[in-house]
Amino acid sequence: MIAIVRNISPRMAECELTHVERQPINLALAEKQHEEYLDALRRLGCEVVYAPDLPHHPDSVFVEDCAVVLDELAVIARPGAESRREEVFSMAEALEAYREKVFYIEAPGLLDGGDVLRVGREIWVGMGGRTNADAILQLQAMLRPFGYVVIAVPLKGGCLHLKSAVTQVAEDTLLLNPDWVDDHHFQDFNIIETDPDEPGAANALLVGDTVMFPVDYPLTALALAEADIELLLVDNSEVIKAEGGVTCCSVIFSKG
Ligand code: CIR
Repeated sequence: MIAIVRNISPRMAECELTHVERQPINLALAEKQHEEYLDALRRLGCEVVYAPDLPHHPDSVFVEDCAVVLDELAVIARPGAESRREEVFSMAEALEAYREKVFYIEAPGLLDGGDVLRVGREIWVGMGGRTNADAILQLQAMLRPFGYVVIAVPLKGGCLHLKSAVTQVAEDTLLLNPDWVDDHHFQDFNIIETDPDEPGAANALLVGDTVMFPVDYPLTALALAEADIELLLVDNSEVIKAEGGVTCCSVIFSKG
């Protein structure tokens, strides 16, 4: 597996924030935590590949929002936050080495990769503040010929991205915050709910059979452990202050 990542911008503290209040970000700690995150990816079998640094883009470490990579193709996103639109071009260059077919979401479409959850041939796309219906129609038209089904899912208030609200934690199991997305969209799955005191805890990163998960959400970690889910815990406090999670700092795909 390849994991495309990027170094943290020295301007990370100026990141976009939508639903959380700004708190000071400790840049040195953020960099240390990012190194540990990359080590964790390597331990889980990923080859870590760096996209070029974008020091002037505060949110550029959140590479997940720039692209969706499937076995057959890559889709370059068009981020909903205007300050982030330029981030995608260097991701496109990085991905061209791995996928022959590279499609682009075009204006007026807006899509953040954090709104895209894929399990098998089904792709759920969150409609909140970052992704619009036009992009979802573009995605449907791009992916239908490859046998994917694209399903639009409305997000509830307070939720930045679909994957802030729901992620896969085992082959047939999702971790979900019911205050941020309705579980009826995911009827074929077992659902583990986040602890009500940890609304941000639904963002988990499944790599192989292991879930990378923030130590910052101990109650939800306990619920996952009780469900026999193998966890690799990482400290993610500084990314969380930037309204990010464990999925958003990498784009992981099979080399092909
Ligand atoms: C933003 O608001 O765009 C960034 N501060 C956080 C993006 C996190 N991305 C993600 O969860 N996929």
